[in-house]
Amino acid sequence: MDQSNRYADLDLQEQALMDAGQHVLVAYRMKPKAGYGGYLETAAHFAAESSTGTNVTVSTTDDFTKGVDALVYEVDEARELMKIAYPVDLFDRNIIDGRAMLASFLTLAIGNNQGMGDVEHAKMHDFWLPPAYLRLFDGPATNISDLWRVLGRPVKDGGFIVGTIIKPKLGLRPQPFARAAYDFWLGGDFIKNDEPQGNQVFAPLKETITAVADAMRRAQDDTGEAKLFSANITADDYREMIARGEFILETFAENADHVAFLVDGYVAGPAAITTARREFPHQYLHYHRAGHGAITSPSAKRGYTAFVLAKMARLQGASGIHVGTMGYGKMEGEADDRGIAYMIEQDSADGPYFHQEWQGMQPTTPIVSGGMNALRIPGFFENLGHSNLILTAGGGSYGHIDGPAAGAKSLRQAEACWRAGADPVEYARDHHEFARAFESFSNDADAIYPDWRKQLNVAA
Ligand code: CAP
Ligand code: MG
Repeated sequence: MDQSNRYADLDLQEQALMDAGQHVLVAYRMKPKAGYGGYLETAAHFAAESSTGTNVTVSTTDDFTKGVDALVYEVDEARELMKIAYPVDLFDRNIIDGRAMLASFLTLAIGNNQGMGDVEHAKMHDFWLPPAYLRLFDGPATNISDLWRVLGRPVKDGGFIVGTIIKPKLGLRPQPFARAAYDFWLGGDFIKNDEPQGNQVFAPLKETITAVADAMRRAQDDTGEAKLFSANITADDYREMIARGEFILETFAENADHVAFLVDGYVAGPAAITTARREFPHQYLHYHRAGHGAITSPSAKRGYTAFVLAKMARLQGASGIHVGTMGYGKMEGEADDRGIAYMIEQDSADGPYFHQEWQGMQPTTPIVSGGMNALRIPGFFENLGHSNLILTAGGGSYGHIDGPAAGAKSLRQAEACWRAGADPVEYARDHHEFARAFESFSNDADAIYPDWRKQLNVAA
């Protein structure tokens, strides 16, 4: 059934829709399934199933219903591009405080429309929120400035936070875990749980957290520097998340403000992020996106992109979210993924299809992670253009031949090298831990700095 006469209006102008502020605009790359309708017909059916319609006309539809139809307002079949305007009134609001919820945006804009029989695939590449709807989202309660404050740094441009992830990913019992934390903190600033670490039977959370809190006290005493820990509180049951968070804060006690909470936001979903955001608004909310590759990978034709994920995370209130390594680490990504970082940290930014004004909503920190080590840092920051962020390098710290503290120092030296505009191999001559990173990660060194052995006088 061709519903384009109801669910499409190609005379609508995007700027006029933005000026009116009554619609959420969404850009999808969509391909109709062969043998079904034309491009506009399929797009209109997509809009119907994403708002007020279904695959047949129903007798209960009235004029008011038609007033909140989602409307296709732009199509470009050659680019497999369609843009849909969703009336803001379609989206669900909390009964407790009238605020918006991401679950409703997802269930409409990336809901049943992902499995329609006449659509080969459709993937969201960008979305735009009007001011009246944007301000109904929680947004971040804390941001990197709160971490810089704890570290005793300026709250603006407080600089590079050197971080790691306790490795191995799983298998350490409480004392070896805490020892790994203490050893890194002798050189680094920030440690996170790896995304699956929680309350495994071989590392009960209450024992591990108690030991880590003690390790933090000792590392702070021994270095004279403040240290940070991002503790995983992800769980299916929000009550479990709250119980974990409360225990962790109680155990870190005088260092409770040194604690961020890690939530695996993709696998646990929007409710888990909002639980942490609203139950613990004083704690930095660290959004780990494990699993996102299932739909965000460029090889995936459905779902939404990593850019969309990061933008949604800021709306929900993530203080920081992993943004990948923009082609410089081990995970999928490319240099222009820098746009993801700009969209979540700036107040006015361009996405692939829409410019977004954030109206003062707190920024979300880009968190860089995934196969990073000192050698990869100069190129990464040259691409991004700044280092006011958190980098977590697990292998890049615990894989350093002189241990994690040296790994941390090598990361800090590599960022300083970039900031100084120095040649990394030249800079390594006078910076021991950085030089030893070349030996620690010699495959990377060979690939990135082919003459390093001769220049640093290191035998093969
Ligand atoms: C990195 C990491 C991160 C991934 C997440 C891991 O460890 O801890 O979870 O980087 O990817 O488990 O692989 P290494 P992303 O530093 O040892 O590589 O940040 O892209 O979501
Ligand atoms: Mg990890």
